[in-house]
Amino acid sequence: MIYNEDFETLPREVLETLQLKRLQQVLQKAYHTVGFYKKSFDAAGLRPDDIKNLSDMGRIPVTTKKDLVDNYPFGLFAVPMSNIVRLHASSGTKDHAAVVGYTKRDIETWSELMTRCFVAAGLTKNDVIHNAFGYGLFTGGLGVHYGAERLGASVIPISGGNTKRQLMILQDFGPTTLCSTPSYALNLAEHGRAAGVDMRSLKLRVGIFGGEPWSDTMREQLEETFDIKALNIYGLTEVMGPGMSIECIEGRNGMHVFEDHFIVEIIHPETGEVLPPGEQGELVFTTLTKEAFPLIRYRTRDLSRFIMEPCRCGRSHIRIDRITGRSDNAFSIRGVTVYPSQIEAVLKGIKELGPRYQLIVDRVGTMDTLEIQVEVNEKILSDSGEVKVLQNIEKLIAKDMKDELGISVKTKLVEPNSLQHLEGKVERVIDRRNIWPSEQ
Ligand code: DLL
Repeated sequence: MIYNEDFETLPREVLETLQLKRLQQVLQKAYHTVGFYKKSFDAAGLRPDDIKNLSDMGRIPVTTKKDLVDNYPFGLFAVPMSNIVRLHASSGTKDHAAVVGYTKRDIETWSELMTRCFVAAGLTKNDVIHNAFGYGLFTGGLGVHYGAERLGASVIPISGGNTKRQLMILQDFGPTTLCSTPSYALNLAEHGRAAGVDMRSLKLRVGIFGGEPWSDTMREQLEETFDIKALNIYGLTEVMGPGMSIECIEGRNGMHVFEDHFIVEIIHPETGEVLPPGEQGELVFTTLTKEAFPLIRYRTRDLSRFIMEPCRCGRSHIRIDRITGRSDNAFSIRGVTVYPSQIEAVLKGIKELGPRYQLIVDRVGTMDTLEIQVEVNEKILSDSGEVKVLQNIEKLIAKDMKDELGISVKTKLVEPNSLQHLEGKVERVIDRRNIWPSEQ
């Protein structure tokens, strides 16, 4: 089933003509209304009307997370605040948060794209959607919600947390669809098992999972545990939120990107060069229809590749493979994106510590854990080898991390020069969760 057949099945040539027309409009708009884009285009010696073909995309400067942070909170908005009807923000403190705005029309577009996702997942107005994505500044909750209502389905706005209640509602309200992060779905299953609930006998038939990386092994586990078909949904706050791309139920292999609303490119993470179709690299998105927050060539840091084979569902829109890693070492833990640089900044402020640290990400049962191992400096060891002093430092790190990241972490102080050296480098992040395909 296809929600907007006219646009989702456009022949490639027609689609590209539409993309170019929309791109030219968005470049003009951004250049003339957002100071940042004028500056960056001028610096590159580029005028919006220099872009005459989609193959000229590579000439347009990229936008990075830093650009968003530097313009915090509203510096990249292209419309006055009176036209903004909604604000969202990515997780993180001021140094890492990106704030995005939506006009009324942006919300309509977003809702349509989320509805497209549900129809691609095989849902109709007869479905009941248990939406366990967090409601709030996170785009997951409200993004999914508006799409579900537009479809005419019944949405249960349960949001995240309160697992006991979620289990009750899953049994009593009989939802057919579960939307959540894949790790939360596993968490629900584990609690269900402990409470003696047979998850396979629930009415669920589809799970729409995303917001964090997951693997095919997790897909099998989720499908088996809930007796559902599990689909991958990908998006990021900066570009729009969920609704940018999803796997269709027919293909279940790679996520279609709604190309009438976005141009997606894959670039080499180090050189920035646009890579030929099929090669692995970093996803770069340009929004074609967003009014409040147009985003041009945004470097997502997410690694993927295009799947070039046509999909049996009939959509002409390109598919991207599941995300296989991050080019900036960031990782997602309990739905929160953590950047090693955030942790580094906190550790730097504690004078008893040495410069080397290592982050061990693991999954215990269905719970993601983060352990920060950090070397103490020589001086603290010689001044006081006292256990109590060291314990206090560990406590301080844990507290500062909780303030910075919003999640609890374990800390472990280790001796100077004891952290693993890899060609003289410390391997920053060791992710033992087995969620990246290359590690399976
Ligand atoms: O996670 C938006 C979203 C909500 C997508 C619900 C899907 C479902 P952010 O909080 O800004 O937005 O986090 C975006 O999460 O750059 C990826 O690194 C990661 N991510 C999101 N979906 C997937 C996925 C939302 N399906 C960041 N697979 C992105 C792997 C994902 N990583």
